[in-house]
Amino acid sequence: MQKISFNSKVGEIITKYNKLIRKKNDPYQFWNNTVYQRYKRPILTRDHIPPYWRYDFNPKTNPFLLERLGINATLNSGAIELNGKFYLVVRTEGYDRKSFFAVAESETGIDEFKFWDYPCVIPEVDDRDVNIYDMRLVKHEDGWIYGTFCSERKDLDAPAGDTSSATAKGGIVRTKDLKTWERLPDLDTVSPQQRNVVLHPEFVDGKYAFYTRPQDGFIQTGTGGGISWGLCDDITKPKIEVETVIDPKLYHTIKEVKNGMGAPPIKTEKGWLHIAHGVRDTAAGLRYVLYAFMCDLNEPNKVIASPGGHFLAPLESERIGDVSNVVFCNGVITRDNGDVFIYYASSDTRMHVATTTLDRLLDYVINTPEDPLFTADCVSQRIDFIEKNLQYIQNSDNPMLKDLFIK
Ligand code: M1P
Repeated sequence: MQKISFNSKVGEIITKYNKLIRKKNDPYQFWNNTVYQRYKRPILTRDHIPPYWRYDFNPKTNPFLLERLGINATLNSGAIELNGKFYLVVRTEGYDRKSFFAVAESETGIDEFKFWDYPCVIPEVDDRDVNIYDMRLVKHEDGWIYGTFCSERKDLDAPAGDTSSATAKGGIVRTKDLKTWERLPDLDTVSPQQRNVVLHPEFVDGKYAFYTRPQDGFIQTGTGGGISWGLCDDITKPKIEVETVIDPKLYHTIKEVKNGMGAPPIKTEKGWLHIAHGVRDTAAGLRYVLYAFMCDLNEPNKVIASPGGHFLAPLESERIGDVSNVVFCNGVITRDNGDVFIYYASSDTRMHVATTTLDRLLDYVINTPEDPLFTADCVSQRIDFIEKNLQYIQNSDNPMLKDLFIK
């Protein structure tokens, strides 16, 4: 190995880190996307983790300046705006595979995210979590900021010798400042397992309302029919007696194998807007994409608009990572001026942002045709679309449109 002095190495680590966390982000023009703006750089990678979380800088205890506690990935982050600043509660995964939460903040929401000095301390419940991840943050009308996350434990009913089967439950914490976290009991549901639990920001019939995702196993949802909904009287003893599917998984769609709620919903004058993820199976493994839908303002468990197909799919280098062909979103920030920041992870490895506006997002959700579910109906839908377009183009006085027919 190349010989390099302790101090040169210290300098190299610090310079690289300081340069990285000050890098500005630029829009990435992907020619045919008109719904949102992607950006050239991921907003968070494992290299954004402060070096003092990873290297022991004392030459007496670490003469080779080895990385003692490595970080493998920074992914699926909850998001919240507080006093005009952007905060992400990032799923941070060590080399040991254990995930934990850490807050990173930014003034712009698209670049210069910086981690706080220490990760979050999340109190445990009696049945200790082996792993925790994917926090959804919501400002609830009761005054608390809630975080719902997945709490994973070893499946004690697994046959002897099976050292990988696990169980997933909905963990709940609350905070006022993202610094001190109060742990509440895990969400109790009829379904044996839960992931992708999201709290609705308002009371419904005086109760706390949750979006759930019932599942029979840790990976397979089995009889769990899709994104579901349930009410709970007391969040300090969170129990849902009845879970009803509101957005089912469906054969031969982008949510054929499973789906899950993403960020807490965005309240708009037209309805509650959702960004969720849908999963299909392929010869190359599962493919995760984001999709959008809208629910009724007064009946948040009733879907009123459901654009067909994906909203955002893994693109170019986003397609590769620890779990390839995945995009996953569990945090969106909507500002008072209508700007929307969609935080998503690619391939369970790094964090990105896509920006848009509420007007554009609403137009997308309301006016994108639904998936007709049968090929012949898709062809009719397409022909109808083309016919209307050609009629418009023929009668239009926009000279640009004539270029479409240059031979
Ligand atoms: O690996 C892809 C995602 O898989 C799980 O999501 P779901 O329960 O919807 O399949 C989660 O482990 C998630 O963290 C991960 O990104």
